[in-house]
Amino acid sequence: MGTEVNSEYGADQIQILEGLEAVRKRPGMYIGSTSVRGLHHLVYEIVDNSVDEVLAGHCNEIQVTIQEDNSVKVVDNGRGIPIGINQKAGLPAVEVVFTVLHAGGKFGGGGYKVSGGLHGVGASVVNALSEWLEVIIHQDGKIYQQRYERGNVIYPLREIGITDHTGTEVVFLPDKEIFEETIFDFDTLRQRLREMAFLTKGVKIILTDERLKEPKVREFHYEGGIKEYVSYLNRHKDPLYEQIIYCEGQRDGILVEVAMQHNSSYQEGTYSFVNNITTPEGGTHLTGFRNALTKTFNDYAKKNKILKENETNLTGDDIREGLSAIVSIKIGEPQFEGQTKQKLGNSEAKRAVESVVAEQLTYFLEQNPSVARIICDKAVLAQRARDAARKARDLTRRKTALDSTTLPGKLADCSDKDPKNCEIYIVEGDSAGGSAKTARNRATQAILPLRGKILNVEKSRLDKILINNEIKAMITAFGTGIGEDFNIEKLRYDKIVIMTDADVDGAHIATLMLTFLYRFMPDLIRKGHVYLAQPPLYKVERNKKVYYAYDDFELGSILKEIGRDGNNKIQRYKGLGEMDADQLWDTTMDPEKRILLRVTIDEESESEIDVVFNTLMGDKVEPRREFIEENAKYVKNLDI
Ligand code: TSJ
Repeated sequence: MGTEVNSEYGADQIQILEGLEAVRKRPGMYIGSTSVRGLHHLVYEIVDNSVDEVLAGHCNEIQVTIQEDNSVKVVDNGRGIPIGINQKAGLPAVEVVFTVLHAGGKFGGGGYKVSGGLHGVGASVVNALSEWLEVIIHQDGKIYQQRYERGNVIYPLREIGITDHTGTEVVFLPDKEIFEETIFDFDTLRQRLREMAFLTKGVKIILTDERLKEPKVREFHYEGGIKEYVSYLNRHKDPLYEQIIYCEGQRDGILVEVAMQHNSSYQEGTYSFVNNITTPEGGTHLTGFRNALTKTFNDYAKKNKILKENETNLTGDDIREGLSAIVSIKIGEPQFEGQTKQKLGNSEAKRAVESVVAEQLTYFLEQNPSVARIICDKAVLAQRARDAARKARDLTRRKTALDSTTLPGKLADCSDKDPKNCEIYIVEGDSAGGSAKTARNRATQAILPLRGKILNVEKSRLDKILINNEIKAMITAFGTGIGEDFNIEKLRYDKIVIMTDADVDGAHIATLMLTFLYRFMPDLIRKGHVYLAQPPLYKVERNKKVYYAYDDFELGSILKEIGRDGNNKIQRYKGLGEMDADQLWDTTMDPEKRILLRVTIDEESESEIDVVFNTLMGDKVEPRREFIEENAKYVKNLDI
């Protein structure tokens, strides 16, 4: 039938096209990708349905279990998916849910839904992409069950027993024919389920991994909801006051919830959500929050003579310095815009957040004058630092105007002027920098040596950051400017390669650089321009032949292959400085042979990245040690 001409394109075929076959043919259209990310979306899709039942007020516990065979079981204590015959389809409602595309949302009527939101596509998509799926429903004293394989009904809904409670259980095994990877990652699920629990106050979510000899269990239950989320964001920071400022209300059918608290750092960490889904690009809800914050604080500061009538207003940036905040709204028909459809467009959301926050924040500040004072004082300091920073920047700009080629003195630039062909190596230490300058391809590879550790931008205000020589050198070399001046079109190199020693200090320096890039030029990372070089750890020589090993495992396999006897000379590189130019070129810089790791940002978990950088770079030693120990599997081969 696939070759029929248009006139034969009848109702039956349309039916088929709209069926689950379409999902199996183009899975990416429905779940974004068939990589591990898509795989995990299957779980979120199912859990979202239980969260809807929580929001409807009929459920308070959700259990998620990764079973031994990598199938996932989701159990809730809600009302159970309806089993009555759906008139239109002539089938039990639950069967419609699992076998008809986009059937979600047709039942229940009214209320806000998490499922069917941004990447919400319905349980039928999960069913279509599963080798098998079983649903068990406890309802009206009876237990019902149905099984599907690759979306096809194996037997009709049947009664299998009696029960004293209600709820839904869904178990599914992702299809190996569809997914590149079918092993679930506990930490990925843990992170998202914790976020869900923060955003849905009162619900208890229990995650269990049964693949281990000793099952691993994590429970997430936050009676304070997003207030506890903000405490969590600030858990390794120094809050400036004890209270979490909290606003909650409803306007035009939009539920608005905001929680915030300032800490002593200089970075803002505001995360926004629509129907429990993160909106990394923000949108109208975030704009509404920012407007309300700026207006309310300026009004308060003027009224209480913290700012004189003739003084310039505090900017939003001043007020949000060191702020951790969560903005969460629930809206019936979210409209997403922008290239990636991640930015909320509904104008009524802006009005709703603005009015709820302005009203309740004004009240809070009047009730808590000491907190209000602390925030205003910090904002005034930020305003002064910003003025100083602007002067420093104007100065550098003027310098550039006088002398247009003020590239940093230490930079050995490349001769090719087309950025697409060019790369810059940021190299730790002057001596390694020297080798790199000798080794490089002068046409396309530029070298910028940096001395020692660069400034930790987590601990400094912008004015101090902008006068730091190593940072200034990077900014001028890249050509893009930073912060609000940032312009990626002006980037002078397609690849920015961070090359540090393969030891603890090297890892620390790389992290300091990544922190700087993430805070001030995040688009360089988002657009894939930032890389980590991978210098080898060992050199093995045997009968004049040379082999390089990038880790202990590789050293083992090389020795196994060439023989483990006295004829091998093994050298362990303690740093880049121990390699001569030829070796550096062969192992780390030759585009034909080298290994580069591209640095990426997972937008779905940006609030976690913030915590990671803060833990690694902040003042507190204990959380840093804990973090490194917890993540030892990732840093193991750096820490030798
Ligand atoms: F995704 C899913 F459909 F597979 C699924 C749905 C999976 C899991 C684990 C749970 C659920 C689910 C659905 N839990 N609770 C519900 N509730 C309803 O579907 C429901 C029950 C009663 C009424 C009603 O109006 O009486 C309405 C709805 C939507």
